[in-house]
Amino acid sequence: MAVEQTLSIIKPDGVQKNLVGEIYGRFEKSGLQLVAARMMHLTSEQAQSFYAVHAERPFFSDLVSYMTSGPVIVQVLEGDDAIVRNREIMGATNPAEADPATIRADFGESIEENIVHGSDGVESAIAEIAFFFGDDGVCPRTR
Ligand code: IDP
Ligand code: MG
Repeated sequence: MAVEQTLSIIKPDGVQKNLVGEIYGRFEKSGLQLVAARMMHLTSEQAQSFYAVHAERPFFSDLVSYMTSGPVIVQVLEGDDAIVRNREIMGATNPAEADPATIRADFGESIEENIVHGSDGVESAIAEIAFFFGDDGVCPRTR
């Protein structure tokens, strides 16, 4: 096991449904530690840039509209195998296919409106953390 950091987003539907405490509780109960957090309303340019890897996908413009439809909460989670563990807590992209008791199974409406984002690998985690927290950095847990 390696201590990792991963980028998590509570998407506009998760904020709208007042799931912030519920989702943070799941992270904390699993042993993941919050080391950075911010609420923000993404611009279209920010959403397009963040999801640039999906620019050619048919759902890209809908995805940008969704991600800019309301505020999001962006956080960095730290812990052993944080990247995979966060993905396990989230569940599969399509809530209909997500394992029981995952965030997406419990609260996701559709393959698009699926409540949370999580980095999918070490390289994307580094890039996504830098995207949101490159200027400020994360806050080391000194206790
Ligand atoms: P992930 O969020 O589980 O990593 P990705 O394939 O990286 O899934 O897709 C990014 C986001 O784009 C998804 O979380 C979802 O909001 C949206 N999305 C993915 N596939 C579809 C689709 O087939 N139709 C509509 N939206 C999609
Ligand atoms: Mg992804």
